[in-house]
Amino acid sequence: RIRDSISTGKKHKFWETQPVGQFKDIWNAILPEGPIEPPTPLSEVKQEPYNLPSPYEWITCDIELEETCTEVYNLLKNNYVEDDENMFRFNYSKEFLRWALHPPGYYRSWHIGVRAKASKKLVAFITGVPARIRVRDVVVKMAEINFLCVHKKLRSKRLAPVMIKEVTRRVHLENIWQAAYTAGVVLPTPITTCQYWHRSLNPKKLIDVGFSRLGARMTMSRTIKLYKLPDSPATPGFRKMELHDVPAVTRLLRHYMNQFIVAPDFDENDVEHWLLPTENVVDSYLVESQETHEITDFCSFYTLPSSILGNQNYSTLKVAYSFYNVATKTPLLQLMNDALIVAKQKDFDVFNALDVMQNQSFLKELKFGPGDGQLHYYLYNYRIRNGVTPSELGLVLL
Ligand code: NHW
Repeated sequence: RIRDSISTGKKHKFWETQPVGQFKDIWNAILPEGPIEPPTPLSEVKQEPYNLPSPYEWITCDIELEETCTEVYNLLKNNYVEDDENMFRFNYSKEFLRWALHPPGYYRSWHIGVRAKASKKLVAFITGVPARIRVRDVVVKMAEINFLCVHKKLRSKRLAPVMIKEVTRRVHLENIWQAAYTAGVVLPTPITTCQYWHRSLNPKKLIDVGFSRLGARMTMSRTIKLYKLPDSPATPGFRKMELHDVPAVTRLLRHYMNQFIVAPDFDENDVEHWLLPTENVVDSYLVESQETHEITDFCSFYTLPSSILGNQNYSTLKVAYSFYNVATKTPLLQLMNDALIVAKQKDFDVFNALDVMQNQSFLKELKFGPGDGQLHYYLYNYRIRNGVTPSELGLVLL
């Protein structure tokens, strides 16, 4: 698809004006790695918001307010990302949104809504949260941009570019000049393209709702047997992560993440926020050595259900997404099998993982199947020579 858009010369009227890698430069080996544009003095950053079409106005969202959180939740529930066949739509929970938008050092000004002036209805949304992301040996302050959404009735009116410019302006006002984001669509220019893999936990429901199909020469009962998992984890010392584990998990993770070219630079505060278990949002487990009480391995997944559109019997799919995993003593395959077992115990229907980090080493063996969607990773105002491969990428965005 990337090659398609290079060869068809598809125009990106907005993206061609932005400091991002351009398709025409893909094979240009002389361009240096690093910022594409230097920062401008803060006094030169535009002080007023960009203009919106006159029926609309900007708002800054305080997601702690139950009412605002409900509005954002409903906008996304009804208008956010769907699969190619429009059978499923992401249904981020309110607790999840509060978690995703309030990491250490977050800026409220980066949680941006657009309202219709007359009806006061929320019609569009975009967010940024701050992150330190390491690219090779440089740690870069970035914004992670997510939840870009325009109401279905307002699509194709070039509102998205205004939303992106406005969040960029507000990020610049905090003296931050780079961003990371992912999307299912091809834009100029991905640093890498990943694939989702799916591990059925509840194959009958997945087949009933059209998420998966019965394999060739398979019956329902053989399929159920194929995906059956033990009742409890196999690794001795496998337990839920607790607050007192934060320093050990941080050390383990920091050391392990060093092998990837692009990865978050997590400190203890980040680990406490992003990885300490939060009910129905993020689950984390670790392996504590029975003799030395050392923490040797770690795995985590976040909860992101999808609405099932137009099914008589089921309304939501309970989906776990592999997050950060570290194996130093337990084989990664065994650790992830234990993650599947606890996800099954918690009644998830499917466990998703991208082919990032070392995930390729367990996907096939643990009976994950390749999905049809691709996820492209992007950096704003930062060039990486030659891009990276999925296994060189140590970053998972929500
Ligand atoms: S990806 C999820 C995006 N959301 C959805 O797919 C939800 C359903 N779709 C919609 O709500 C995770 C609309 O279709 C959206 C586009 C709003 C997507 N990223 O308004 P127009 C994220 O949230 C470009 C970036 O007419 P629309 C990451 C498109 O290529 N650009 O379209 C977000 C075209 O530009 P071009 C996207 O359908 C990262 C222009 O928008 C895009 O009514 C944001 C068309 O605009 C996407 N996902 O609304 C970038 N989808 O140049 C952050 C379309 O090709 C950058 N477009 O003509 C960094 C900023 C911070 C920097 C700080 C230094």
